[in-house]
Amino acid sequence: MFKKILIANRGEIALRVIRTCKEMGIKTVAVYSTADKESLHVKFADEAVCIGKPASSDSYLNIAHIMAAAEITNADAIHPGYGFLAENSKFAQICHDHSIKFIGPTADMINKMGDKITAKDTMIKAGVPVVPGGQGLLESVEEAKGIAKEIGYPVILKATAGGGGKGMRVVYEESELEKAYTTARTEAGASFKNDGVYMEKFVEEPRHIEIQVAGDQYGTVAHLSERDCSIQRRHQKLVEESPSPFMTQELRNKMGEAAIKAASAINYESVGTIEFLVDKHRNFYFMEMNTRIQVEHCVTEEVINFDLIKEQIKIAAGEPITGRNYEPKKHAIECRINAEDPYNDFRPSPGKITVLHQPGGHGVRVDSHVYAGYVIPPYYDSMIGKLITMAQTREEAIDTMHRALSEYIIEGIKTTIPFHLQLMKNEDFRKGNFTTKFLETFKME
Ligand code: MV4
Repeated sequence: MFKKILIANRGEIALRVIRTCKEMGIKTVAVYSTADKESLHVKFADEAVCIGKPASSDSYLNIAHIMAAAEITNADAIHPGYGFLAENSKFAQICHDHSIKFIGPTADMINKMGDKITAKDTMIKAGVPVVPGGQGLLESVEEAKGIAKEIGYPVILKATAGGGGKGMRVVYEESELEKAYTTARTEAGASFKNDGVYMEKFVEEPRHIEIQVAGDQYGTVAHLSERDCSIQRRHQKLVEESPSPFMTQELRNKMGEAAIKAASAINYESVGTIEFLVDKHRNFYFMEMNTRIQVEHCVTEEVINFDLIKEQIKIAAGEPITGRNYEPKKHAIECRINAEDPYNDFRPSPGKITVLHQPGGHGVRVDSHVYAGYVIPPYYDSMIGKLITMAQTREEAIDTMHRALSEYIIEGIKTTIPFHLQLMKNEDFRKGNFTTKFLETFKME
């Protein structure tokens, strides 16, 4: 087992990793930018190293600074958390070349899933369902028109270097295709320095359901059930839950098996997530794989009673997994608490937290790095914590969530708490009656 892990991240996930390391008897090194000097992950780690100025490019994305911090502290592994360098194959390779274990998949696995056409091709060969569409990159508008005619409108153009919604265009009829094709390529080229785009049939009003997987260094892969992440706004998830209210045991078995095939196809090592689109007929299609621990991993931890960070560290250290699959034994919901104003288009609201009271009681978990007097810096993402509730049934978990949200007091900044309070009372949400389009029509009262 590792003796000392450097956490190349900040905020709640840095704290989350430190907590598990403490329980495992592993020493921790925090890294921080000058803007995060007073952050809890700095205070709770055994050692802390300043790695640069506030801008992410000068600190949490600065590979040379992070490697220097790992070398001077003698860390034998690096946990990347999520975001920042978590899916940067160059960073994973540099760690490997310096004999520091990157707690995640290899650079090669990251690359195979990072390029969406390569990933889709791998899934087709592995027998995982994908959305019907063209094979590979589009070479011309004429080719695009031909494929669209075959599969039928509406279609969607996606950047092969994209993911998470960047550089996509939905096209409803042939007259719109040329313009969409040109703008999609231009946008992809500008955003990813790769203007390759491909085409799929557009699945209307899908649900976003993802399967948590874990694979070890010996080729064993297991699934750890699903999360429903359909409650999103502009590709930012706001609420996640497990089990999905749309799930059936038959669908879980099928999606679980497909997720295992997907991860096995690249000999996946570490914890990861297979994202699927699910249509109203419960047809499901591979969308992309996240080769990292995710923000919403906690809902899975609660419903299967399992520490995913501990598992991720054990896998990285070479321990085998049992290979057994898991089913939700409870219901868990997570609300993302962001420093944003839900009454003002979710505009970021950084600044000082003057008063703080976090909820507690039966069925409540709070994962957060903030404290009274903490100043939220404007440089990073606006998530300041996650409120997770769990109960025997979905209805009870929602009621516990509403109760916990009503106890949450954060003064000095605006937060997403009022949004979540209203969502927990929304009839369609309570019935499990929602798709990825739900928040497009949701209005704050
Ligand atoms: C789609 C789709 C409909 N049909 N692909 C959005 C993020 C990126 N990973 C892929 N996305 C989508 N791909 C086909 N063929 C709809 C979306 C989509 C979406 C997916 C999941 C959650 C929220 C979404 C919001 C808008 C569009």
